[in-house]
Parts: sequence; C-alpha cells; structure tokens
Amino acid sequence: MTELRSLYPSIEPFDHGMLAVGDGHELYWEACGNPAGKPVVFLHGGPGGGSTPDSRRFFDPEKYRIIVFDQRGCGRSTPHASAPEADLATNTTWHLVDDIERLREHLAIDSWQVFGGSWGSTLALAYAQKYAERVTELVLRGIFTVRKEEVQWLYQEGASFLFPDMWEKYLSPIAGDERDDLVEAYNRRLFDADPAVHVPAGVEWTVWENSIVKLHPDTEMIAEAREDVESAVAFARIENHFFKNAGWLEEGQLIAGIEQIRHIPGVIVQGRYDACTPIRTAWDLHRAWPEAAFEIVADAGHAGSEPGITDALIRATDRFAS
Ligand code: STX
Repeated sequence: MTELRSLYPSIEPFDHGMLAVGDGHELYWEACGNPAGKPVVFLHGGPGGGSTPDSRRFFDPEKYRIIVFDQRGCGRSTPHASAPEADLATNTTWHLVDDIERLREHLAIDSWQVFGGSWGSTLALAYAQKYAERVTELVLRGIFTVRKEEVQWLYQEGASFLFPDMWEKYLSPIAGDERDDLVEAYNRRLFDADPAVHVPAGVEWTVWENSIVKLHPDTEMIAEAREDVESAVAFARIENHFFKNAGWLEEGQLIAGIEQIRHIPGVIVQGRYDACTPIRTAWDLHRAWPEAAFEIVADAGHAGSEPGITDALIRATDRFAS
C-alpha cells in the first residue's frame, strides 16, 4: 500500500485584510504560500462555517498563492450573523458569488483555481458557471447542490435513519406539532431576538451537522459547537436561511449548468459513506460531467480532514500545480 498524503505543514499568511463588498459587509481574507505562485481560492463550507488554519494546508505552499476568506456573516467577516439584530437579506448565493469576483479583482488575480468542499462545492459550481473565464481548474469534494431532496435528507428525513441518537437531540428544541417542516420551525427559533430561544436552536442545529460529518465521529468537533456558541449560531442561521430559500437556485440548476464549465479541468472527490451530502449528488454530477476526474473514497464520510479524502484532494492540487 502506498502512503496517504496528508495536509501540508501549518503556515501563516504573508498578507491579510478586510474587503468591503457592499451592503455593509466586510470580508476577512488572507494570502499564504508563494506570492508569485499559481493562484487558488479556498471556499469553505456551511454556508457559515468559516475558514480555519487547516484551510491553507491543501496546497503546496511553494507552488501556490493560496487565498482563503470568510464568507459573509461568518468567521472573521463582519457584521457577524450571530449578532442579535442580524439581518441576512443581503447574504445569498449570488452575493457570495459576486464577492469572490470582488476579491479576485482586489488581489489583481486574472484567473484562479477554485477549491471547495460541501457548500464550498456548491459555491464553486455557481461561481464557475457565472464567471467561467476566471476559473483555471475546479477541485470539488462532498458534492452538494441544494436540491430539495438533499436538504430533506439532512434536515427532515434521511440521515435521521442512520443517526437516530443524534437526531433526538436535533429535534429537542422543536415542539411536536411543528416537526413536519423542521427547516421552517428552526427558522422561527434561530431568528428570534431572544438568546434564550436562538442560542439553543443554533447549538442543536450545529451539533447535529457536526455529529454526522465523519465516518468516525469527532467528539472534539461536536463539543466545540456547544462551547463556541457564537460560531454555532452564525453557522445555523446562515445555513437555515440559505436552505429555506433553496440557495436561490432553480431545482437542479447547478447540474444542468455543467454545459457552461465542461471545458474546465475538474476533479470530484466523494466519500462513499458521506451522510451529510450523500454520494448520489456527486454521482449525478459525474454523469452530467464525465470529463472531470471522479474519485470515490471507499472508507470516508464527508469531511475534508478524513485521511482518504485529504489524500485525494492533495493529489489533485499537486497535479494541477505542475
Ligand atoms: N452543509 C454542508 C457543509 O457545507 C449542508 C458543511 N457541513 N458541515 C460543515 O460544512 C463543517 C465542516 C463546516 C462543519
């Protein structure tokens, strides 16, 4: 057996800043690796998950100019979606897509590789389909396209069959007679001005998702959602708002839109036992876009940090670097 590739060593940014993108939003961004290297932009998950120091580590820092940023309302971007008065009206898929363009222009990058997992794959597809000429390659993992069945699977019925124990906790903030539409019921609580209502809802929503992302549950990651309440509330509010609105996408739009990006070199990496964004979506994408390399990792769930997934992603970015 050949050894799996693991993340590149931890690095610090050589530059960072806040970019005003309109509507009062300022985005935190950073640049790492080689300032003269091949540009790549990392799109984090959720939406609302924010980037982490590990986001920088999927790319050879000697070869890449690595751009990482926090999407509207989360991470170090402001205003934060956890604020009691948070208004998410100007936080939609198409605002985020145009923010990526603003950031590219701000950094004077002509075109770049786009790398995203989970919601990051959704946003990467939406961005590439609108600004195809700006994308040199696509590296996508844990494919999610916000179709009705995908949202139902995660938040209404589906993953609940695999994780009935965690599911009970997810249901706990919601009264019995409101459980026919959990996204709606959560929406009412998450956007209630009273922290005694929105905090427990934000925590349980986020704990649920963190409980099912890896093949081997990550107890530290689950505990973190209960400790870092502000991040949990922002994550839950932003996800809920996006999914209640079907991502402002037509049903099946991102898979139908492959026509616009078929020519872009692409890699799709998908864990077989992904309970968050089940493999059927990646399969549908592969069927629509057979030109892209498609790799199923036999012993992994959803997370980019799972060994087989990290290995496949780094093989892809290494290949595109040279
Ligand atoms: N949300 C999928 C997603 O992007 C439907 C996602 N799920 N969990 C995450 O991201 C974190 C790893 C950021 C917790």
